[in-house]
Amino acid sequence: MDNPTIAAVATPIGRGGIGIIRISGEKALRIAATIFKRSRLVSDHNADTCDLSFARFKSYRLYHGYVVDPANGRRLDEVLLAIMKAPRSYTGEDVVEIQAHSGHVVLSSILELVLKNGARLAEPGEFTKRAYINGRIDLTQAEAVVDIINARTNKALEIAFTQLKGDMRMSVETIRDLLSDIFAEINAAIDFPDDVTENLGIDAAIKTLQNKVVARLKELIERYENAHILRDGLKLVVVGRPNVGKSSLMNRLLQKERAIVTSTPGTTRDFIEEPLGIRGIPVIITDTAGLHETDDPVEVIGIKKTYEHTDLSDLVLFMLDASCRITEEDYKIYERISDRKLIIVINKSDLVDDKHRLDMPDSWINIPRVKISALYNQGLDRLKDLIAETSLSEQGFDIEHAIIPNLRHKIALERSLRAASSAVEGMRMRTHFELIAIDIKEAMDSLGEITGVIANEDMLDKIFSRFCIGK
Ligand SMILES: Nc1nc2c(ncn2[C@@H]2O[C@H](COP(=O)(O)OP(=O)(O)O)[C@@H](O)[C@H]2O)c(=O)[nH]1
Ligand SMILES: [Mg+2]
Repeated sequence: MDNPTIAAVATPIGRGGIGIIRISGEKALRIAATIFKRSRLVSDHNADTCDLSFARFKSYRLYHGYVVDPANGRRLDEVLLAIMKAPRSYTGEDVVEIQAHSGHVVLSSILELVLKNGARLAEPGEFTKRAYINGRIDLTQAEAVVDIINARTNKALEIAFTQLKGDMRMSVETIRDLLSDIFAEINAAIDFPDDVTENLGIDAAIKTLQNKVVARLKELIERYENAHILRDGLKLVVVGRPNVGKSSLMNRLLQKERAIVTSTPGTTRDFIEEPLGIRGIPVIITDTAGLHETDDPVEVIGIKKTYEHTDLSDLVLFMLDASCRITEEDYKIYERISDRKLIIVINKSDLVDDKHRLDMPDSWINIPRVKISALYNQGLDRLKDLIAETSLSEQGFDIEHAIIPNLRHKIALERSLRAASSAVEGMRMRTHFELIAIDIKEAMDSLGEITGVIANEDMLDKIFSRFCIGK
C-alpha cells in the first residue's frame, strides 16, 4: 500500500498527566478497534468491557475504555479514545488519538501495540505533511504549525497564528490570481496578434501589475525586512574589551548567573548563547570573549569566534567602561564592527558621577548610546527600549496585519518581484509577448512555491524536517 497508516507519540516524552498516541490513515479505525475495549460502565474501574466494531465508531466522539493486547488479553492502560473521521481531521485522513497516562513505558508499549497491528512509525512532521498533501492546509500554514510550537514571545505567536489562519496564503493567492489573469490575456494576444484592443489591454495590464502586483510584493518584502525579527528572533551580541562587564550585563538581562563574572580579564573565553524576550522581541543574546591582543591560544580562538558572531548578528552592543578613557583596544574593536548595527553601552556608570562624559571620537556621535551599571542594575530599562527601537524600524509592527513573511517566503517574493518588474518593462517596450509570458509565469510560479501549489521533494523535506515526531 503506498499510503500506510502512521502512528507516533504526539506529546513530549516524560512523566505527565496525559500522553497522546496519534494514528492516521485508512487502517486507523481498524487498529483502534483491535486494541481497544470499551468500558460498559464509565464510573466503575472494574467494569465489563466490550468490543466495538470499527464501523461503529462515530466521528468527534470520545470513548472510554482500555488498551488491551489482543495477543494475551493484557490491559495496558485505561484510556480515552478520540475519533476524527476523514476528511474532517488534522491530516484529512481517519485519525484516532489515544489519550493514555503519560509515562515512557506505558506510551511506548501502547505505541508498539499499534505498530504491531498495522501502522508504521511516523516521521517528524508526517501528520502535518499529510494535511498539506491532502489539501487541508497550504505550506505557509504547515510552517505556521512549527512557528506556533517554537514561539517564544506573544508577538511571535500572533504572527504564527495569523499565518495558520491562512492570511499569508490569501495575500499570496490574491497576487497570483491577478498574474494568472494577465497570463491568460497575454496568451490570448499571442494567439490573436491583430486584435485592435491589444494596446488598451496592455496598458491596463501594466497598471494592474504595477499597482496590485509589484507594489504589493514590495510591501510584503518590506514587512520581512522590518519585522522578521519578531518571528525569527534578534541576534544580539555583546562585545568589548575584557573586564568592561559583558558577562555581568548578560546575567542581568537573563536574571540569572549564567556567565562567570570575575575581576580577572579573560574569564569568558568561549561564547555563551541564551534566548530571552526583550519588549516582546525574541532575542538570542551572545556573551563573547573579551577582545584584545593576546597570545593565549584559547583566547585567540574565542576572539575569532566573537567576530564570526558579530558578522552574523542583527545588533551589536559595544560595551565601554565609564570609569576609564577609551583605549586603543576600544578603537580597534570599533573598526572591526563599525559596519554592524550598534548600540554603545557605557557600563560601570556607578563609578563616575552623573555629569561625567566619556570622550568619544566624532565618528561615534550618531550611534545610539546608553549609560548603565550592570552591577547595580541601572539603565537596563532604557537599554531594553533602545534595543527594541533600534531593531524594529519606524513602521514597526502593525498589530492589525501580522502577516510577516519568513525567509523562505521572502526569497520567493523577491524572485516574483524581479520577474513581475521585468514583465512591466517588457510590456512598456512592447517586446515579444512570448517573453512577457515567460516573466509572468515565473512570477506566478515563485508565488506558487510559497503556498506549495508548486513544490519539490527537497523543499518539502527541508520544511518538514523542522517538525518534531508526532506533529
Ligand atoms: N562598579 C562596577 N563594576 C562592574 C560593573 N559591571 C561589571 N563590573 C565588574 O567588572 C568585573 C568584570 O566583569 P565581567 O562581567 O566579568 O566583564 P567581562 O570580562 O566584560 O565579561 C567584575 O568584577 C564585575 O563585578 C558595573 O556596572 N559597575
Ligand atoms: Mg566575560
